[in-house]
Amino acid sequence: MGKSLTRKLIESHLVAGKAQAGDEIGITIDQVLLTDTNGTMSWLQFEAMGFPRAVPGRIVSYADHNVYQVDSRNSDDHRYMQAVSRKYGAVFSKPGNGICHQVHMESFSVPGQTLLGSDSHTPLCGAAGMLAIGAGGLDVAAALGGAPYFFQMPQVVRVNLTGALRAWVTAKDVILALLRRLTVRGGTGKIFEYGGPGLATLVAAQRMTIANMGAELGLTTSVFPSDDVTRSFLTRLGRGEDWRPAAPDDDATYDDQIDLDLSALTPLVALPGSPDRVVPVEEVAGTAVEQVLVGSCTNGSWHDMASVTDVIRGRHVHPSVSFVLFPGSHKILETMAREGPLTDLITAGATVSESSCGACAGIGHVPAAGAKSLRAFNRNFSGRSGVKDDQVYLCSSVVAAASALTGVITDPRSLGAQPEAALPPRFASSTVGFVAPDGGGEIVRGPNIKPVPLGEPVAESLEAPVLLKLGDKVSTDDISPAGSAVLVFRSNVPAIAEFCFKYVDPEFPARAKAAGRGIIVGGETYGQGSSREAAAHGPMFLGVAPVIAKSFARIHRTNLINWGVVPLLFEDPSAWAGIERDDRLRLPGLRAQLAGGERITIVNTRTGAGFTATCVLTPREREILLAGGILAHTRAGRA
Ligand code: MIC
Ligand code: SF4
Repeated sequence: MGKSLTRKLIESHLVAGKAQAGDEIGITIDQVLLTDTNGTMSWLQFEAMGFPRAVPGRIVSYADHNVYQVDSRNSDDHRYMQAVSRKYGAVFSKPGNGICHQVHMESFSVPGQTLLGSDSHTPLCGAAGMLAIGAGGLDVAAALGGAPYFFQMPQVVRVNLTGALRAWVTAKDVILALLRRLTVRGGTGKIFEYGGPGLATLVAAQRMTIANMGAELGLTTSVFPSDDVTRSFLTRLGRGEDWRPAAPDDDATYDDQIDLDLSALTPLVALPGSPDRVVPVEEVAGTAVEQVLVGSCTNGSWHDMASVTDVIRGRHVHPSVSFVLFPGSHKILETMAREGPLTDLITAGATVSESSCGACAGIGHVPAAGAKSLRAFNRNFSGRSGVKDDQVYLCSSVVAAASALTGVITDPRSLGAQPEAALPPRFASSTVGFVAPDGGGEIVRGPNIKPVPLGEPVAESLEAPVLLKLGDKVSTDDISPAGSAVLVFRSNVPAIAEFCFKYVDPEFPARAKAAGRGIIVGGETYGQGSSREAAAHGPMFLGVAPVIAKSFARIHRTNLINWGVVPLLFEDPSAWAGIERDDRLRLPGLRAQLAGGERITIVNTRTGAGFTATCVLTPREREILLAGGILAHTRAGRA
């Protein structure tokens, strides 16, 4: 029986478990990427775990989110990351050098290898035939120390592409079409492997957009074969020698298949609130927007920048619109300067930012209250742009460019024939943005860098109030917001805990502290979105013991376990309706029940009603959780 490429990638790195869907497996990690948000904490955790050295062959620390260094605390984090990288053998990518995923694909991707990243969009490198997975900081810290990465073997789904994209339809519309069809839950427990006759029509940048934004489907990752398109991409970057083929067997079998006819797609837009609220552009055309942004790790490629330039060259940005582009990497910005787009964009009235996550993480370009913002980005969870009740629409770069000219959401097909966005013969191959490690130097910790706290062992029994009752699709942006005011505290657990649920319920931290212990109740896909650990250690620090939900997003569930917070599932989801905020829930014999099995009995002391929750754990997860998380477990092991 032939093998999928995903199976080949997993089997060639498998060190624990059997690669059958649903089982826990452990794989070795060839490459690690860390960011200046989750990654700073990962390095602190790596140090706290006492590993003598960092093991993976390629480690890169990126200063990519807090690039504007709006506060000396950002610069403290960057200085620490640079020093710790130097000491432990990691390349440091300086602020302005670009967004981790784009830069990693350009400079370090190697088909056939595994990559673990402290960021949920790490799957972008799946566009180059890598197995690239996003994880929480503690898993990344352990991988730095040489530990395998453990996860549940997903189902492997073949996405069979046929046809070719028509004019003005882009890779972004491919992923938006999948989100429309499958929703943000549709990829849970799955890896999408792209193939079929339509594959060869997609250039590397288009594959990157699709692999990257598969994170919004909840996928474990996405995988593209490494073929002539990949070779041409690496060759243009002067890295032809790193190319190698990676493909499934001709008779490969899959757990499922999805058919997607590229020629049937049209331009799409996601409405504010969730990336899966997708409608055809016609339905929102004419909506006035004050801000149009193009960039992020989903739409920051040369291809995006060039196709925007082709639309606005010789024209002018509408007077009521602020139009900002964020090139994904320094190489792209340098190529834009050399090949002409930079001049064309500036002349047309666009603003070109430093290469940074920038506004995507709510840093800078925060919309005015009530203003509508149209973004060729990947996430529009409420509040993420930095203002409560924001109105953020997601679209492709060409929809964004057309709308920047008119001031209203515009169907680009109204512009006539689409110019062909040509690839430059070579991309700038300067490496000045990287600092190579030499093992030396002092590690300086600024005043904002605080020691990493430990979680507490799971209590024998518990009775605590419901601090917050939430509905479906709670994102990590709801739990621990992005934005410059919050992100300065990513290496300071006590300080960042104060921002928990800032836009949802500003009283939450005070209520949690007053209660001492508390419970959060959520609906479906609790903790979707980013891999940020602050969404787990923030509530943990405030005394949240279990979180009870109808379902959890993959990375967040693991983050909770890694910090000793019990993730409980309603066995019967209808029990959710019988709980109100401030109810006191009793969990008698919690620890013994967790240690002995999967079912936990819970009593609501207000109604007297009992219900059952489940917590299905692997033996490894059970040990970690009962000990109070990975750090507490490591420390106990050492003692
Ligand atoms: C995001 O896009 O939400 C982030 C900011 O990149 C996060 C990482 C973080 O919060 O540290 C992610 O996607 O994991
Ligand atoms: Fe940065 Fe946005 Fe990508 Fe997150 S989603 S890594 S904030 S560009």
